[in-house]
Amino acid sequence: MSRNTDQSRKLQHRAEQFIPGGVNSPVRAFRSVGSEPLYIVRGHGSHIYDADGNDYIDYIGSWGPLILGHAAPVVIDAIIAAARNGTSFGASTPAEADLAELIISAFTHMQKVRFVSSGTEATMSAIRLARAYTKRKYIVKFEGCYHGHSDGLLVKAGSGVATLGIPGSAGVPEEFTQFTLALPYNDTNAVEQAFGKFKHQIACVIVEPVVGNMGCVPPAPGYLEALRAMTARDNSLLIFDEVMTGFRLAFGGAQELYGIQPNLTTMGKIIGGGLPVGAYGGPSEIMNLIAPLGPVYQAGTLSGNPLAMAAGYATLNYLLKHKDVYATLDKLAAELVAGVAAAAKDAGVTISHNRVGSMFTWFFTAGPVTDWTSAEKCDTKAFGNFFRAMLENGIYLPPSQFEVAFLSATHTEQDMQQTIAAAKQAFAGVAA
Ligand code: KE4
Repeated sequence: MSRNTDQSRKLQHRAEQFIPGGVNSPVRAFRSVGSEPLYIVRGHGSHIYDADGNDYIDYIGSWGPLILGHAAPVVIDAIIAAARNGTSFGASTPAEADLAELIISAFTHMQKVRFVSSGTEATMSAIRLARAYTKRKYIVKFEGCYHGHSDGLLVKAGSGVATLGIPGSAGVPEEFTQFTLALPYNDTNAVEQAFGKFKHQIACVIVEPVVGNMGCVPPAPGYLEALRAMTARDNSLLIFDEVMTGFRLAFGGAQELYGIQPNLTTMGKIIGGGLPVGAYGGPSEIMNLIAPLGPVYQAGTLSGNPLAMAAGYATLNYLLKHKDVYATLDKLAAELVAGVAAAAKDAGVTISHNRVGSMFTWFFTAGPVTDWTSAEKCDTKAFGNFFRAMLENGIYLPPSQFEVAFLSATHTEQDMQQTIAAAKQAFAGVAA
């Protein structure tokens, strides 16, 4: 008997009258999994509830921010307390320096941080800063990595080494991507060649140190070290985009996990505890170029918003005091990923998987998935069938093969067992 989702369907029809596709971010439309979007009305811990009252174990967690689970009391209490004093002043508040100090304490290379309201703003601003600091124009990004939707970063996968960016979205003139080099991830030769071809012209290399945006793809052994060495040698800046991995993989993010120090770090998601926050940070020598101190302009009406600062501070302060959360998340995620992989094997369904801490993806391809070329070999139709079958069984996975799933501190052993059982049923259907 399929779940009743009539209310979600009605809400989608209403929303479509006023909002393109009825959604405020494309992935929420469920188009790549051949399903209709659900309207979520409540979350509590590891569960979310749709407009028809259906209960789901949630593996998206708002795409990463909710490492403490939905409606975490410590976060909600902080937001309520802050809201009682007002929502925004367009002036500085004590909470901004409190959160800044806490973030800086987690990253050894960081002396200053600037808050914005999204990861897109954070990466866009960090790249502008890198270009100003180095007085160079070119930037390097990697195929399959996503750093938000600023024009210069919306480039198609490069057709070869050091191919100048081709716009990856309508409305982006080629002039806006002509200085963006899109290279294959996990390929150090491609980066070597780019630095050879554009010697002393590359302002920065921006990378997801563990990729979440082609599904979970970890760096190959030595890859991050090679990026660090090549950028340092050319006096180019290494930007770790830790919007997803920051405070997710460790309190100090991927750079703590892999022991690599970038020049700049971009953040978002967890540092806002579910409210809109982005940030970028690094040494004062670079950060002091930002207005009003220096010539690099960047601004924002709601940057450092007191409610968002309160939610972020409550979240990070909890993580600071309970760092054992990371080991627990790692153990639980390992059990879940292995359990689902075993269910697929038993059903004769070919999948592979990648996992780093509480970020993971099951890929519908034999794998291994190490870059965009291997990721795009996935059978996205089979993933869609799996997604819908899991949803039917109360398991809410990311509605795209090329996204990463997350655990929170509120997911339980029972959630894991229920999910593995649902996967057994789903694979039985896929294999049939
Ligand atoms: P936002 O502008 O969405 O806050 O952040 C952009 C961004 C930057 N860097 C990384 C590594 C990111 O993962 C993101 C955003 N992540 C996506 C999920 N793949 C957000 C979900 C969505 O676009 O709706």
